[in-house]
Amino acid sequence: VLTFPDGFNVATVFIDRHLAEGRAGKVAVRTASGDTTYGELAAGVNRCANLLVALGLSRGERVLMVVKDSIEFFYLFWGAIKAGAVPVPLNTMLRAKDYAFMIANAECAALVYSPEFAAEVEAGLAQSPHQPSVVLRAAGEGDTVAARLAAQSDRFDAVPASAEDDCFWLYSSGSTGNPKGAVHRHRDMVVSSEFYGVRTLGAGEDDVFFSAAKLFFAYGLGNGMTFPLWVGGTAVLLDARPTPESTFATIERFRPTLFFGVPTLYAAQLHALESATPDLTALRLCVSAGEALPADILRRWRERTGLMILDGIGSTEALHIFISNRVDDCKPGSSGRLVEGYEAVILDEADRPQPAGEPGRLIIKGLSTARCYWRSPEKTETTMLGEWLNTGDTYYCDEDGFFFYCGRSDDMLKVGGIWCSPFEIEAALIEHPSVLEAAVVGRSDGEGLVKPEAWIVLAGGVPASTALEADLVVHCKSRLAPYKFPRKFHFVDELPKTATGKIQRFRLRIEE
Ligand code: 3SK
Repeated sequence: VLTFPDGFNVATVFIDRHLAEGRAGKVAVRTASGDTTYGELAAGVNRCANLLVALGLSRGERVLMVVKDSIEFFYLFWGAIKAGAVPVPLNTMLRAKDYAFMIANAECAALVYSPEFAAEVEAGLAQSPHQPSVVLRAAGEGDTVAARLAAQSDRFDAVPASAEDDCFWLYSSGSTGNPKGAVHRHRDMVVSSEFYGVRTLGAGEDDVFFSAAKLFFAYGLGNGMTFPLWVGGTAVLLDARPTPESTFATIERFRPTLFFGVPTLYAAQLHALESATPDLTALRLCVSAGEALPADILRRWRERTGLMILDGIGSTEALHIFISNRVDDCKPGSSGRLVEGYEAVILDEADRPQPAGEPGRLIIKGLSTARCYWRSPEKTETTMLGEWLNTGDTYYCDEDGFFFYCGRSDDMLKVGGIWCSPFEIEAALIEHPSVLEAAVVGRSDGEGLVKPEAWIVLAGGVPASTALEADLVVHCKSRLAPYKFPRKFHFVDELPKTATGKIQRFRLRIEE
């Protein structure tokens, strides 16, 4: 049971606590530009809180952050929370129109961005009907947050709040419509860090965390910032694109003990490992989320590296992972069992709980779930169901309590009247040696009947051919129920994905 004192401001337990616990000299964050100790981090957060107050930020006002994984991200995020403002980290890969939407939707008081993203952010600002009173670059040349921090005091008393108060937002993009700001409370990061980071992963003070998923994504925010700070460990940040080369180089240089990736990256890393031999000996455990991890990738990764990948499922709305495999309790191909502190129910179309083995809508309950979507009452009503959260995912749970992913509820296809999981067909396809990645969607045939259709990224050097298509059909038929083999193949260079590596199947459904 977690308890929160009156006046609880979450920055006090993630930042200030480490000084009282004697960690001022310990390295908290490592980047290619240098190390930052817990003492320096606390001072930087306080300077940033003072700066935001001096700039006129008031309690509850939003600070939009288009900031790369860097120490400035930490200063701004925690400085805003300490000052009573609400940081809103945004995906750094968006386009001007997306930033224009979010600037207006959040009615932010401040907008801070890394110079690398200036072109899209400034164009978005120019298009937005709302103009924040503070617009600053995070670092780089000229007048920046980093430059202004030096003039601020390194002391600041956290603005009193409560565990239930709004603390930060993360925008969540569904398959349709505009992104929605999921409003998280002060208690949420404590809940996910303790129940998943500590009690499920077994993370501790000696761990060095490296997340390929960026900090603006809920998965990366936990892996790369809140979990290390919660346990007094060390976070390693990579500001470049996470490729097999950049992630292996970071692992060799900073020797993390925990690595957090997504299935697509593990697949690409496995491919790279055919010709590279990076030193991965510092790692003790790998984690995967964002998409269900096919059993075959887990098997090949273990064979090649000797390391376990713990697959789990989380969401931006739940803040982090709520169902996970464990080192000593894992079923390859499943998302694992419930994380302590969370409950789950699988519902049929009439909202009746499904028995073991029957797929349905997964709803969950836990203390880290978002309070609402900002100014989106209809979507809030269909997603935040009192204490329960509609995940939008279709799952079944086996007799042992392991949850198996079948697809996004709106990605499921009915073939010949039978619900069919695109993920199951994709998992079969990637077992073929010529396939690097696969996505499956349903498409109506000439008679209006839905049939699976596959979009394939071939492994390097393999040419597309009708012989290969025929071979893939035989391969699928030997592994899947007969109606599930893809009736059509498209060979493409890459699959459409969200910033966090989730395949956007809805885009493929509208492709010709
Ligand atoms: O997609 C996931 O599995 C996930 C995990 C942790 C945090 C956020 C997300 C979306």
